[in-house]
Amino acid sequence: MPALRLVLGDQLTAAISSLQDADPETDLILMAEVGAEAEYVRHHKKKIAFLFSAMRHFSQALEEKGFSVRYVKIDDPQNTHSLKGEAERALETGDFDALVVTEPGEHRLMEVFKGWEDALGLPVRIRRDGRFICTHDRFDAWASGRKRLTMEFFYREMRRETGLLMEDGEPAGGQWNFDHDNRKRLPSDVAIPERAWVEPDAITRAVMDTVAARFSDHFGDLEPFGYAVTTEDAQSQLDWFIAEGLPGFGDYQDALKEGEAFLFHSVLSIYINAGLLDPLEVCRRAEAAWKAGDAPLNAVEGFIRQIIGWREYVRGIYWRFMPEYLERNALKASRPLPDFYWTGDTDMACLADVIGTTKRHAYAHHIQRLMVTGNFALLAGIDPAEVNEWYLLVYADAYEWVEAPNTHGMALFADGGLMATKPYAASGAYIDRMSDHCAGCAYDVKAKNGGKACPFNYLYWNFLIENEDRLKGNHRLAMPYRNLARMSGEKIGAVREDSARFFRSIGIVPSAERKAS
Ligand code: FAD
Ligand code: DLZ
Ligand code: SF4
Repeated sequence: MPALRLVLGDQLTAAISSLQDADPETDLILMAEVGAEAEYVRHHKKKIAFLFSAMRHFSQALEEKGFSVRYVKIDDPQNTHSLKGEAERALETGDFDALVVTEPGEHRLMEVFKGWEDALGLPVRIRRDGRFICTHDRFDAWASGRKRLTMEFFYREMRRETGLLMEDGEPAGGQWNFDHDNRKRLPSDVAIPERAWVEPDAITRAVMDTVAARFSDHFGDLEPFGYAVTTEDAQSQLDWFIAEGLPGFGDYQDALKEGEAFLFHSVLSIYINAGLLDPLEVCRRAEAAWKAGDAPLNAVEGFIRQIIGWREYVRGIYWRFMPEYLERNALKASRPLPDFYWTGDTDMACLADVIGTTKRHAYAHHIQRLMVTGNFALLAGIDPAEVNEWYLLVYADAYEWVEAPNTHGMALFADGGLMATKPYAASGAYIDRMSDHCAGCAYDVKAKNGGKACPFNYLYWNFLIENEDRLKGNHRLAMPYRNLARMSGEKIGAVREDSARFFRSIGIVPSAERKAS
């Protein structure tokens, strides 16, 4: 029964369900670099280079195993630049009984695949993605009937299900979560481990040349390129992390440091999301390091929680609530994304640093994404659609199933509190506590108002004022709203005036003025 088997760019593992029963004698595997996927948002150059190179290496590995692979390159003159067009062309090459594909990670593509059976005139088998621990049904069963979808309770189910860090049915160390131990500022005498990057090979170099020529107007730097593009090299990155990064991961998980993008973070999401690493295996390696006494429990638990907790949870949220999820705009945020998100050209040292990192590496760690760029977009009331697009295109690990809940829900509270019990809104004091950015900033983090004051300080209060009707009833914001109620009219006037002046200075016209013009 010859089948055409389509493997997408983020499904690069021989264990993918679409290849489970593949027969090298009869079946054809299709992989295609297409404009539709590379340009539906203008992905960071490094993201495209990583993915195309990883796709090319994976296709080579499949061929070495004896499979027939039809690999369509982006600069193939016959390329139709759509997955459907490439499926049609591939189907013309043989007599196939079915097209087999693993469910895509994005809702828009699932909708496209649903129309293929009619359009292509053969059975299209869309298989479950077995790379996740929690199936859609399992998540729905967990979520149904619950008032609040609290990640912590979901996470405990995943711990029980996988047995990770469990001892006789109880959590190792007597508690489920060591998050309170994971919020340290980085002391100046703690050495940050030196990363072992991967030298680009001839395939990666050829892809980089193509990306430089074809996607020159996309965001981000191509050089230096040091990401792994094969399973073997991704495994070496995992080995490096377990030995060098994991021991300090817990303590400094939330820390920020000027010029240091990676700190003790794993930088593995790129590989896990594309299929080069298996998430459960990554967790088992971390657990083994704890059992061997090579990493403390707070680090290992914190790391495993991100993968079997947050990662599985955001996927569940995405598929349960899409497409309506992205239509929500609970705080009615509508300001345009400031230009400096693209250029990094701002006097705010923290933002300049994170955007610079993002531009160079197509990477930023969680607190950089959540509490610097995310917090700013939240406080400034930036249109969630623009913010979502930015996060989806700038990071090499970004696919909508994981990007959207993190951005729309967690960072922007645009889902109205489905994921977070309160907005992650913070003034400059938070960034000052967790980083060394403020010492070198043009603004004064201690000043609350005036031209030199840290913009996060007055934007924080401006955010609470602008959203008073929507957020005042949130009991977790009772304290700031009590403080706001005690604020003098003069102080509130200064907050509003500083915010309006600041918005004008970054090219955002206040909405009242915009309406009038
Ligand atoms: P580490 O800090 O080393 O964490 C270990 C692993 O845990 C990661 O590799 C990742 O697989 C997983 N993980 C950690 N936090 C999360 C989370 N909140 N959601 C899902 N998985 C998590 N992650 C993506 O993979 N793709 C995205 O597009 C993405 N967009 C984000 C947007 C915003 C606004 C925010 C706040 C977070 C986003 N995240 C996203 C989550 C997180 O920031 C990244 O997974 C993490 O920074 C990747 O770096 P790392 O591999 O060094 O992670
Ligand atoms: C992200 C991406 C890019 C840039 N290019 C391709 C491509 O050319 N061909 C392909 O099969 N996949 C690509 N991808 C990954 C897809 O966008 C991804 O599979 C969907 O977004 C679903 O997660
Ligand atoms: Fe960021 Fe404000 Fe600190 Fe400057 S003073 S680095 S803008 S938090």
